[in-house]
Amino acid sequence: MRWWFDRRVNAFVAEDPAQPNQPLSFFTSQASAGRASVTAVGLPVGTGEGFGIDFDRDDLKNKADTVAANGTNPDVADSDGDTWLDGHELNNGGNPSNPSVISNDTRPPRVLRAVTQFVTGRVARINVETNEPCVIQASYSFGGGPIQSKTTEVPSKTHTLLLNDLLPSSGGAPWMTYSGTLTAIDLGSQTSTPQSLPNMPAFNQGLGGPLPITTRNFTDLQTTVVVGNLSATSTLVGGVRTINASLRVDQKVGAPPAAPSAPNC
Ligand SMILES: [Ca+2]
Ligand SMILES: [Ca+2]
Ligand SMILES: [Ca+2]
Ligand SMILES: [Ca+2]
Repeated sequence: MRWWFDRRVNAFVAEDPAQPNQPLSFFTSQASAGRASVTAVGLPVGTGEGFGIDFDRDDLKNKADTVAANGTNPDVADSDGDTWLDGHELNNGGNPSNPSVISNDTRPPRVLRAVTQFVTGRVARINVETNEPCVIQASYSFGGGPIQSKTTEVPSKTHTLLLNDLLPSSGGAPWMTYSGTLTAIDLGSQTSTPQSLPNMPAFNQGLGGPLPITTRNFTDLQTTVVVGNLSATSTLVGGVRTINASLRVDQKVGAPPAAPSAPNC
């Protein structure tokens, strides 16, 4: 039997929906009494549910995702080929083994959790969890700037959004501070109530409180930058030469410490 720790219910959830949720002490007591072998695996955030209890991520746990239980395949997310996920059909009045009976999803999805993991000069990474398979749409802009948007591609209950088209802060002014909204869109095109982009949590900043999504300021760089992607084009038109050049500047962080100096001989 495989289990997955669901922090929303603070318990381990089994791949068999007939099994009740269990606390960690259930497994340690089983192992200490010699009644079971327990192997725990740590995985990146957002990947545990698929690895542990729902192999094909169709929102139907493995032991219920069978021919005998629901006429479905645990390794195929859409067993009847009608484009609707097996679990979503069962939860929304469809039939996952009959392509002519599909989901009728009338319940808007909910965003359960949204966290900004990090922000660099040009990129912000945001993790989002939803209560049903969705895609996430982010709309964002800096003060007075154009509205930009990003939408995840694969419906899921766990999402990673990379906002990789941010403008870096430079020279102290202007600070590029982004704000905007996140909206979940479910398989029936129902939408969640839009919520604000999450600020950076305080523990990542060490400045005493959550901060808005503000890209890095190049004047903050200590000593080390890396210059790359140098390129230039040259054109000669009517005796006038025009040269366009570009480069990329990154901050170098986490470099190994300086090598110790050799002792005097
Ligand atoms: Ca499944
Ligand atoms: Ca399936
Ligand atoms: Ca169906
Ligand atoms: Ca829904």
